[in-house]
This record gives sequence, C-alpha cells and structure tokens, in this order.
Amino acid sequence: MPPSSLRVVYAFAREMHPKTTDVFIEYGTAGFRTKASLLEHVVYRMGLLAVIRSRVKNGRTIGIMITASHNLEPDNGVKLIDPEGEMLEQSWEEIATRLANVSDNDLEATTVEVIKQVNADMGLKASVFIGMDTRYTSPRLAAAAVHGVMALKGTAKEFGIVTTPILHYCVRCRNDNTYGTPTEEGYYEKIVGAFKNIRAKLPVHGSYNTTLYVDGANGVGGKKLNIIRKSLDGELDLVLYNLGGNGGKLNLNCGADFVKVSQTPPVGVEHAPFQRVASLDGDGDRLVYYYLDDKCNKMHLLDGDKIATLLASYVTELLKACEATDLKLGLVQTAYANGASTKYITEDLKVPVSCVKTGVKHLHHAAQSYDIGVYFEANGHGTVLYSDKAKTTIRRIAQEGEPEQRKAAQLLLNFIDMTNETVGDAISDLFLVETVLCARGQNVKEWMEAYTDLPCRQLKVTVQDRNAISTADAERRCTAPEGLQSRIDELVAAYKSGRSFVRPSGTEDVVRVYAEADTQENADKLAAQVSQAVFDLAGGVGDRPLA
Ligand code: G16
Repeated sequence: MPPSSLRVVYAFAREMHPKTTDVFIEYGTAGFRTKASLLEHVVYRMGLLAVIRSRVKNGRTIGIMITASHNLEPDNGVKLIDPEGEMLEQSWEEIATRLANVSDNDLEATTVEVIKQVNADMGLKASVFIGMDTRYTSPRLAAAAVHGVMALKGTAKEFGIVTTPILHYCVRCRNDNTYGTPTEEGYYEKIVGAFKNIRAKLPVHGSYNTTLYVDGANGVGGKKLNIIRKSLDGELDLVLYNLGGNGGKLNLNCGADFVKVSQTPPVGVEHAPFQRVASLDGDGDRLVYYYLDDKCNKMHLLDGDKIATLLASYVTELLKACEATDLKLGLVQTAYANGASTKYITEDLKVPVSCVKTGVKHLHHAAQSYDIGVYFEANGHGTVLYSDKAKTTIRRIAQEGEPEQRKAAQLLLNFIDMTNETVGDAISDLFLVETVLCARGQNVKEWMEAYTDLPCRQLKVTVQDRNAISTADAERRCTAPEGLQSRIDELVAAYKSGRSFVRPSGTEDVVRVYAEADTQENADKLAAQVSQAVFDLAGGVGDRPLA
C-alpha cells in the first residue's frame, strides 16, 4: 500500500475520532488508561498500530482489549495483545505512546514514519481481534478500534463483551491451533473440560466443600461464570453476587482490587462464617479469596501470594510424584509480595523466587526463564507457565511412566489444560485453586494456615506529577525526589519487621505506598507516615495524609 493511500487515516481521525485534548497520555502498566472521554482518538490509533504490528508479525493476529480493568466506571482503557497472547512487546510501547499523542494533522505522516521504522510490509494481510468489558463507554471505543483497523485495510473480528484473558486466549489459539479453538466456547470447553476431567479423578473429601461464593465486581467475569455455572454438573456449586444488576456499579466497593486494598469484604455478598469467597476484578484477570471469622467480624484475605504458593506447592508435589526431577520450578513476585510469603517460598517450599517490577508483562517474562514458572502479583494477577520441555517430559511420563508416576503426570496434564498460560486469568485461576483444595481435602482456613502474612497497608497519594517519583531495584527503592528514600529508611527503621516502598501507578494518577510491619497498627502507622513523606517531598496536592 503506497503511503499516498494513507489519507484515509487522517480522514477517519478528522471526521470520526478527532483528538480533542492536549493531555499527554502514556502506555502504562497495562496499556493506556484514563477517563473514557479522553480515549477515543487513542483507541482509533491503536487500531492502526495493531494492523502494523500484525503485518510485522507476518499477518499473525493481534488483540485489542477495551477495558480499564480494576478502575471505576468513568475510566476506560486499551490493552494490546501480541501473537502468543502475551502483552505487547515493550519496545513498541514508545511507538504506541508517540502515535497516541501526535496531532490529527501529523497522524498520517507519523503513521508512515512508524511503518518505515518497523519495516512493515503493508502488502500483507493483517488480522485484529477486538474485545471489550461491560463499561457503557466500551462499545464506542471498540468501534473506534475497528475504524483504525479498516483505515489500514486490516481485518477486524469483534468478540463483543469478553474477559481480558478470554481475548488473550483467542489471540493465542488463532495463531497456534494446538493451543485450542479461538472462540469463547472453545475457551470454556478447554478450561472447564479440564476441570471436569480432573474432578473425575479427585473425589471430594476431607473438609473441602463444593460451594464457592463469588463476588463478580459487577463486571464481565461474573457474567461469564454465570454461563459456566450451568455446565458444572454439581462439581462446583457457584453462588454468584455482584453480577451487574440491581444498580451495582463496576468495581465500586466490590471486586478483587477493593477487597485487597481496603482489606474489607465487598458490598452485595451475603456472608456466613468461614464461607469461601472468591472476588474477581472488573475484566476478570485478577482473583483473590477471603473468608470471615466465626462472628463475621474479621476478614482473612488469601491474595495472589497465597494463590501462588498454593499452586506452586501442588505442582511441586505432582512433579515429585512423577519423578520429573530435572524440571525446575520457580516463582516470580513483585515488591508488593508479603515478606512472609517470600520467606515461606524460600525456607519451606525451597523454591527459587525472583522479584520484578509491577506489571504482568514483567512477571510473565521472568517466569519464562523456568521450566515451570509460577507468577503472581499480590493483587491476584498471575498464572503458571509451562515450557515446551516441561510439557514434553510430563506427556512422556503420562504414557511411559510407572503407574503412580503416570497418575501424577495425567493430573498435571489436566492442570496444564486448565491454565490460561497467556495471562493472569481469574476464571482459570479459580478452577486451579478449587482443584488443589479439593485434592488436599482442605477448607479455606486450612489453606490460610500454610503461613501467616505480615500485617500490611496500601495507600494512595495524589501529587502534582507522579512521574517525579523514580524507582530502582524492582521498585523497592526510590531514587527521586531527593531525600525521599532516606526518609523512608528512617521511618522503616523504627518498626519491627518494617518494610515500605513507594512507586508511581501506571494505571491511576496516584503514587502508591506500601508498608508492612509486625502489627496492623504499626503497618497502618508506617504507611501513613510514608504517605506524609511522599506528600511533603513529591509535591502532594489536596488533603494532607493523616500520619
Ligand atoms: C494492571 C496490571 C497489573 C498491575 C495493576 C496495577 O492490572 O496488569 O500488573 O499490578 O494494573 O498497576 P499500577 O500499580 O501500576 O497501577 P489491571 O488488572 O488493572 O489491568
């Protein structure tokens, strides 16, 4: 396609999706995310970029997901998905940012420039899958993405309302048909089919109970579980809340992020003591569990760290049982991981663990360095990756091993099929957790007892420019503004088991503060004091934090 025909790129922009704001927007932790009203031109341009990316990848399918995940209803966002179903390659984030911010008048020239820079053959076919979450602004934004794809003569396929992980899965399957069928139904068949297979081998026993209560965050994940629920044949009895009806607002006082950050149960769920509750986020890519004590006074949270350790320990057990000793399993966390979990992984599970920057894209890549890589952010975003070597070895044992080895290897193969390896997936993770609890005959309290979390607290501080904060050492140390890290060090030193760090969010206009200490009171105090330091030294705006 000669550059002259790119006039249509400008025409669509000017007539349908003009850039109406000068606010600079950056490809952040998980794509672009801001007020929905500021995004239409950005999403249109991501349609253009997805076509270019597809051509650079020889016509393989690229995904565009319209979602702001855990953010509240007025926000929206766009995440790009690469051919293997993983997040967009990081070197393209700068290109995405450039394309999103140029004026309409410069868009055509910049598009030509990008095509040259990445050496895209515009004569090739291009395929883009588009999905969206349940926000009322999503259909309009999805239409803008389709226009972007049309402007560069790519082929768009719309999936309508799907979870983010379902779209990642479909992109992967479209490019690699050994992974599965690239449809929502294909996803259910694979994940739920594997769950049922494994349940046929693992009878319910001990204190495990098949009733699971779920908080759907008033988003797409709950809706999809409602479809799945009907096909579970009593293997798991899902009781679903916060499905988006009755005036419930997306992620408002409910959902995985709310439960994790506020350490409070969501509204809209009827509670009983020790009931096992799973909480999903708005686009179904995060999962946490919790239960309330005997008087329903205190909440006990089982977050991404607890899920990671549960899955890693079970996979390790199965690997031992099938004597696949040459397969190395490792775990990846971020600075948010509770210190007690890291200690448990190292000292009790004796599994190697690494710490990387926040963002699934960083964890995913680090996990690929192991034969089996388990990665989870404490916020409940994560999955398990199995290398080709791991899959081949396990398949071989399932066929040729001794009877006990074969049994363990077959369970592992079902476990692999139940895993969405493309990205963290609340639905897939939920079935994995339920499988391990069932296999062990454990209730939620027994799961909790594996180790005791250090009390922690997360806060947000609003500052003039959150990018005034720079970090190093996987975000565990702050290198700017000057004096902030030494202030944090002084504050932390006053607390037993104290630890704290600060970092600019890549999905909200805030600085995040994390603190942990020996008691909840101390963790709360330390978090408040560090927030105060951020406010004072990094240009806080609005109300001062209460230290
Ligand atoms: C996204 C990312 C996660 C990250 C979270 C918060 O999640 O995929 O990896 O932990 O944002 O990021 P930040 O602290 O930079 O705001 P989601 O579920 O919102 O897409």
